[in-house]
Amino acid sequence: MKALLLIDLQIDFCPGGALEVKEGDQVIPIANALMDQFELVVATQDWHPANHGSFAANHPWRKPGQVIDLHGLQQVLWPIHCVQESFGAKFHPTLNESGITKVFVKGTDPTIDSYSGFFDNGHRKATGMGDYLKEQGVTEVYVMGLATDYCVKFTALDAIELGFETSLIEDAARGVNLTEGDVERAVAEMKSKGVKIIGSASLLPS
Ligand code: VGL
Ligand code: ZN
Repeated sequence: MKALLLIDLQIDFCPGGALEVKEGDQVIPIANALMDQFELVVATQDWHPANHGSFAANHPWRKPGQVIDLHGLQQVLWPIHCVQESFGAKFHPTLNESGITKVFVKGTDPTIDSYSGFFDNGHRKATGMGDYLKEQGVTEVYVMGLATDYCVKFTALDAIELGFETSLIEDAARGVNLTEGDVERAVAEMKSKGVKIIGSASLLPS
């Protein structure tokens, strides 16, 4: 069985949001159109406590974009984003939430970030999404959303490691590009590790 994984389609990652991804909102209509083509649609939601260690504001003198050591892991610092229960943490208002079967939150532990929808960045704790997909009989996952060079990439790479046949729906993802070329490099890395790179048109009725 195939599942569609919608990664972090939240207000804060769309234009005008706290950690805006260029054209991030442009993938929402694609998500809505693709839902009908899948038996199972699962979404992730970045869901941080206000004291999260990935927020530059929680480290004296630090600015977004800088990299620090956070409890033994390299951590890019971000603007305050996707704080639990805040406006920016909500799914984009035009996303058809009724088409989503289950939501997995991540980034809830203040001491560690979680880019992947499956595990935290130290691979210490699972979100439950991997076991859930396997229980549902899923063997193939199609990944899309925000951001290509962070949460989408790490979700796709973990999916491969967990044994799912994994595709990136490239036109349905947008990246941060903190450094020019980050998105291209992320797509190349996914491809080199076995992720199929496809377009949404190949999944939609013609
Ligand atoms: C993300 C940076 C920080 C993402 C989440 O969804 O790609 N990026 N938190
Ligand atoms: Zn985050």
